[in-house]
Amino acid sequence: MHPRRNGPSDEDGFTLIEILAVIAILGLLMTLAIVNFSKHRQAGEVAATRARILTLANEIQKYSTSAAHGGPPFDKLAKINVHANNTVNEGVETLFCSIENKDNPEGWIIDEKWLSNTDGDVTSTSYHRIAGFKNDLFEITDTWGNPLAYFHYTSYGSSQTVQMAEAAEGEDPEQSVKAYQSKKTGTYANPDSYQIISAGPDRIFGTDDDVTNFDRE
Ligand SMILES: [Ca+2]
Ligand SMILES: [Ca+2]
Ligand SMILES: [Ca+2]
Repeated sequence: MHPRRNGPSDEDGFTLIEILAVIAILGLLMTLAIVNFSKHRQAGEVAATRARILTLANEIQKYSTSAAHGGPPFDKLAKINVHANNTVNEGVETLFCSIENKDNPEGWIIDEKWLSNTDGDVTSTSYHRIAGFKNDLFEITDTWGNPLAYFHYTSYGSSQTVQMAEAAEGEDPEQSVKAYQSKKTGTYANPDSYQIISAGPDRIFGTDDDVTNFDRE
């Protein structure tokens, strides 16, 4: 038989401080789990955007090497005789119209889920090769649903306006974007071809998390 104890001891239950400590530790563990989960999700989104850009690069390669073109798509709609009533998103709209153009029958039909029309513009012809599609001047987007920026090398000196589907907090939905220039050497990446830039998870162009078709240095 165990002797009966006299009076309460530490083993009789948890003190308030112990309970608070357990709650604090559980809270910390949950926070760590959430942070870890969102880091994983973000890495997955970045990888998916990278894969999207790689697919586009393959299509641009096919376009560039065809006898009819002999170079990457332009980034000005007038160059491919497409009428537009604004210049917002013009680089990536020109890329879309070039790849989806009926004159490029081997071209790949872009997944509808990759497209947006944040500036709501239309032209006289439908450039989407799926029948029945409207005449939207679509943009090709990143995994966060924002239009990519696309620059033909002849436009590296000038800026483009990209209208985001969802602006970062405190930011204007319209962003002015320029082709990437090395901070070390001042030279443009891909000086004789093109640049594709996603604003990345922070939805702001020109920051370190941007996803591109070239190495930034
Ligand atoms: Ca436009
Ligand atoms: Ca548009
Ligand atoms: Ca960014």
